[in-house]
Amino acid sequence: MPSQPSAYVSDTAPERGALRPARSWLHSDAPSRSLNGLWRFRLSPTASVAEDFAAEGFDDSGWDHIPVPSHWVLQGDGAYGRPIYTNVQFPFPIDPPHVPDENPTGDYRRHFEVPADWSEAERVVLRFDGVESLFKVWVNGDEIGSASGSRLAHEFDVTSSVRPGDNVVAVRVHQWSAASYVEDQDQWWLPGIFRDVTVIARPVGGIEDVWLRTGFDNGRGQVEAEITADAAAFPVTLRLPELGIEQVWATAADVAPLEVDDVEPWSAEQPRLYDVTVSTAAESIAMRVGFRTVEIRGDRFLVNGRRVVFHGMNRHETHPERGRVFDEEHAREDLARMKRFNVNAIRTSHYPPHPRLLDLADELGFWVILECDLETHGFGDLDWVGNPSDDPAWREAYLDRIRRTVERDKNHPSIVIWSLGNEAGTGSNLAAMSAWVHARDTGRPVHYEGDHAGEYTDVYSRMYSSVLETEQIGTDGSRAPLLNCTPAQGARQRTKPFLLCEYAHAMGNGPGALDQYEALVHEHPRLHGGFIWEWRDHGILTTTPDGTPFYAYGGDFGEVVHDGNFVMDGMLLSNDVPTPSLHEYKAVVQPVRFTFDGDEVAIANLRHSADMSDLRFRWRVEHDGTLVESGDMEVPVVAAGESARVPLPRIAVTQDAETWLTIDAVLAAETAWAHAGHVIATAQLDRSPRRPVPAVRRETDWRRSDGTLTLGIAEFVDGSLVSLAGRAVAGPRLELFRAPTDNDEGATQEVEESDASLSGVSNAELWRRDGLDRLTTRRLSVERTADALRTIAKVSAANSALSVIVESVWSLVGDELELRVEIEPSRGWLTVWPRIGIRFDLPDGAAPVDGAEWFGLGPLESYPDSIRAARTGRFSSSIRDLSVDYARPQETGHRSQLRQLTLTSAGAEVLRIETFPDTHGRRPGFTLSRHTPQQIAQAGHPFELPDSTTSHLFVDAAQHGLGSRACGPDVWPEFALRPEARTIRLRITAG
Ligand code: IPT
Repeated sequence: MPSQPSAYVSDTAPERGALRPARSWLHSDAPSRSLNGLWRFRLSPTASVAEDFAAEGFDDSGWDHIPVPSHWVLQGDGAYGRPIYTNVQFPFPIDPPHVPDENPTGDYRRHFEVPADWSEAERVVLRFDGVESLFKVWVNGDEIGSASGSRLAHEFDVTSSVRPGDNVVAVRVHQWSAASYVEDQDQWWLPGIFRDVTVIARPVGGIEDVWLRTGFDNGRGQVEAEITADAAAFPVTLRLPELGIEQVWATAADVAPLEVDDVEPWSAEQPRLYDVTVSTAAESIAMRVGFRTVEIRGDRFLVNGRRVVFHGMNRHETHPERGRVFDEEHAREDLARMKRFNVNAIRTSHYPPHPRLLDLADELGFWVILECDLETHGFGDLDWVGNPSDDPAWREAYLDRIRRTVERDKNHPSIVIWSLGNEAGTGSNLAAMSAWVHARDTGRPVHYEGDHAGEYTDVYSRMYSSVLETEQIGTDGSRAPLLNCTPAQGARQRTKPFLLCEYAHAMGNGPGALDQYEALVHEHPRLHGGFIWEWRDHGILTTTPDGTPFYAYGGDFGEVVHDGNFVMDGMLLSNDVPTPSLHEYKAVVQPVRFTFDGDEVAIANLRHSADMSDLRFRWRVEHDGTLVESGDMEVPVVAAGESARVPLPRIAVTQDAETWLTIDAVLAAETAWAHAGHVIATAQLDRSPRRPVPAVRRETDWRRSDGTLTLGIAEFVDGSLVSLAGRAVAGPRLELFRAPTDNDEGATQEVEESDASLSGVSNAELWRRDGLDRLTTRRLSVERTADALRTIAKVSAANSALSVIVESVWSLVGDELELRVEIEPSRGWLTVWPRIGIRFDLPDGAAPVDGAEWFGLGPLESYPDSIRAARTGRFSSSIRDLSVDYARPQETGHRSQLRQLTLTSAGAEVLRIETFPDTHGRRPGFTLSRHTPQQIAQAGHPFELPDSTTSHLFVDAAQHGLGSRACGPDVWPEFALRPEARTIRLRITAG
């Protein structure tokens, strides 16, 4: 019998038969069986196939097998369709609440055993922790119910359908449903049963639900228990052995708050948990409680009475092979990595994660904003017309979502704020959700960024506000208008604590300005920090037709509509490799700060509540990057919020090298997330003596030349360099282009460099218009003296009257070869420039240049507005590791403030280059790469880069900043590169 699915899949409240109220995800000793594993599976292209497969005796032997949990589009090598990535767009017609007839529908079946003694259970429950997006369940042919709410748990009572021994469960999952309209998060659409399925025996006299609300005040803890159990289940006993507590409540009426003395509080820094059991004669529930009180006082957000600063990440559940399927080991390592990078907070963007993640957050220590599974962003493109958030037909669906969210996770001390969802416009359904939370949980405030005017939420939240706007929000009494607020609404928002639920869009190379945002937080206490967008790239591991593996993004699976690589905006690459931005973040938010002052250093502890007794301080002195002395530093234990002045060690300064002191604050002992000695914070002090820059030798007897000559290690033919130290080298050639970063390609209105950038037009577009990627050269002159060569060239692009004059002077100074390049732009360049540099090409020959050693900033790439993680030192790297594998190839690898560079081949020195500072004391940076910016700019994925037979060395007088314009503000004016005259001066010697 063919079913009539259309009404069902477009039902805004399709839930039938699921147990209510929702309850906590508890660790109970009641018997249960995991139904994870291989299920029989069949995929149909529409929702209207007959439901006969649900019959008990149906023969599924011809069906495939699929693992549960999984997403079917990530199984079967494309046999079950492919993932779709969209940000805001709906991948189906906007026709709410309807979805197309083309609606991939997965039918699942499996057998399971019910033990004979389960017949004594009060009931048998079937739990689904996550199914995308709408599903219906049958047990032994009986229709049990249906539900939607993909990242939420749903339980069904199957008592009357199960029997001891063999049983059959059948599940039908539709990829699209009315729910898809309210699950329009910026991520891959990944249908299937992607979280655990469990069958549970609920014992007679068991505990249906328990909520231990805790508080902390001055060394005293409170536990207020809410126990949901039949009267006959009592007495209920709460045991907290570590504090000697054994509390027996004879009846429900006896349950009363407990006061406990001498407890240690829970915080993200010191996540002190106490084991607790709550038991009846029939069931025992194991819990871990943390004592903390969350509170808003005026415009301060406080935990245990102290202001919290969120150094947070937006965390999606994403894995290159599993998608949103949870893997505890990987998640734990991911969270430990966050801790190692000084992250202290997580926003579970944009839905509740696997419940177990919150156990890990409690244990490792994070402030968590737990977000409901709700987003209707696509309606924004319709000016929010038809938005479910303000439509009564959706009210029940909204309330159901928030109830399931709060009820499932309410016991976690790490959760300090509930979030209603993301980018769902505004409307009465959101206000109703907020009201429900306020009534249900008086202990945690409500967040929702889309409540711009602050009508129903407790904290003021924004995303991607610029540094200037953020400062205005933080400034007391500021009348500067706030986005989408009347003056009175703005005044109301300023009475609340402020946080950036998203900022610093970490797409590709970037973001810049992390340090500017961080500085504001410490100047304006109303600002409570924020959450980087986002923790990791969502690449999906796949292969090209010839078998080359790569991380796919939108469009790589032939989607009809998609949003390209906008899903690759993490601080971690898809393969877990931290990008330089994460190192920058770690340095910027380091919880210990150093201020050098004469022979002392002030060491400040910026933590929430932990003192510094877990830290040791180490120092070292280096001369030109070579270690000369090191030791431990005696630092008193400094309480949170305090600082101490400590004498510096005696620093041995030498006249002929740079002298740098480095201090590291390191973990004294191993923790759950890092080894002893792990560096938490670093500072450097420059104690180098001033050294004069050698004068430029004046050449006077220039005469015209054919330019074919030898100068020390350099050979020239027709005025062009052909070799250095006997190996082929070409250059220098002016390079003004960089392969645009995702931020360079961004075209937001938010333009800081208003004199050069254009609102709504990307910088990369302007660079291409000006032809920076296709410069041509006209030689104006070649001249020489006895030991020098000078060429002058005019560089410009087709159909452009703009130009740059490049004067290159090669000379022998003693037996060293010096190169001085003067770069002089013509008048009339209007845009910012990506770089002002020169390029040398070193063809592979017998000994390819494959590595570098340098003294300068390192070890990772740095740019003017992302340079805090870089320290002055001596570093080495293979040419491969000098570039970051951004999912879409783009500018990478710039090392700033270079002093000395040695190019190497299989470990042997090839050439040595020394730089000189210009009149402003500025040193050039370098990039060593197997590809030119023009080649990189052509490639959409790493595998599209051509094979290379040449190493390219770039020496840049300057680079443009990074900014955050892929989604946020452009480069701050101070770090924007204006066309200007620059000098690059090098000495080159043979290796
Ligand atoms: C913001 C979204 O909340 C987030 O999910 C992500 O899409 C991010 O943008 C960009 O990567 S919303 C946007 C209008 C700023």
